[in-house]
Amino acid sequence: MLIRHRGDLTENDVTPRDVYLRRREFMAGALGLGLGLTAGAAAAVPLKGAPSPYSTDEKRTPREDVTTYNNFYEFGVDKDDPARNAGRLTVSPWTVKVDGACAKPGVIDLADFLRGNALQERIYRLRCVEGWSMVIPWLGVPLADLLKKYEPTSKAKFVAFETLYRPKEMIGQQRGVLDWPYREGLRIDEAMHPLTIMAVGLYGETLPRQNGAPMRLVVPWKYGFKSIKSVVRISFVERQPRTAWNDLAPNEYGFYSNVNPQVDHPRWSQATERRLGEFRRRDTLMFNGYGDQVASMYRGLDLKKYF
Ligand SMILES: Nc1nc2c(c(=O)[nH]1)N[C@H]1C(S)=C(S)[C@@H](COP(=O)(O)O)O[C@H]1N2
Ligand SMILES: [Mo]
Repeated sequence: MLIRHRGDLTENDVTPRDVYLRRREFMAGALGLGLGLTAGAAAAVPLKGAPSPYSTDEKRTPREDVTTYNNFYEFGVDKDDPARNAGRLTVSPWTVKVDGACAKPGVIDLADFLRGNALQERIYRLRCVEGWSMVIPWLGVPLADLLKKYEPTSKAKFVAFETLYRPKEMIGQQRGVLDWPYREGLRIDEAMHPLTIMAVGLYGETLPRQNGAPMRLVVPWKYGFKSIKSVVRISFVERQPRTAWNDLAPNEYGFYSNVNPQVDHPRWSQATERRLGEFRRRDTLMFNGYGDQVASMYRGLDLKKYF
């Protein structure tokens, strides 16, 4: 996924692999000592969620894989970087600002939110644009329920989301990999769709930091990068908002980014995927298998053009 521009090589590219691995082991050991003892590594809190008819009964990806194989560029670009580096993120207190085209802008306090909302369990497929997939048991609330409280106006045609910008803790933000903060967006009907949730947990506990604690979006019929992590701002907007990956490479990452086996990424096929823990690749399904629920939103839209 990462596009390396000239002069933008990471240390990984220039350090012999073995030296790099040894240094990484050392770093992990050193950090482990410190982090294990700080409040930053506070334990997960158990959460309960009502089962949902929207859940898949496919085999869940083991928790170990879900929490150690991650994309969260704010903590580094390698799959194991987030699990290693996210421990220092302060997730409490946490607030999310809700603003823009709505009658009642406001601020969500995460602690209040957790006390005041009944959670649902949503077991969803997650398909990364890179060609791998997982099945994750999320805990969260329909985004529509959350958004309606702020009374969006008729000018709210899209919803824009922003991740926290805190380079002291999000060490990946100390480098210009993406134009921070990470931003994403949905059309208002996509945001209000019953499959779209704000997740606050997985596998029966609060979200691990590497998975986007304390609150992240989950949009299961779109490529994983739409499911923005560690959200601090939600804005109702009239125009299609700018989004991080689309800004970086508009020909590679569209605004819609609906999972589509017929529209290849310019640098690789999207026809198949590797489910973590499986050996053979499997076919990628249109809309990640959620077509019955979502296809009607795109009737009349040229999905090759609006990819
Ligand atoms: N803020 C932020 N959100 C993000 C990302 C990121 O780098 N930063 N990566 C995205 C990508 S590419 C994927 S596939 C999913 C991965 O979610 P997971 O690590 O919980 O499986 O998070 C998405 N959300
Ligand atoms: Mo991804």
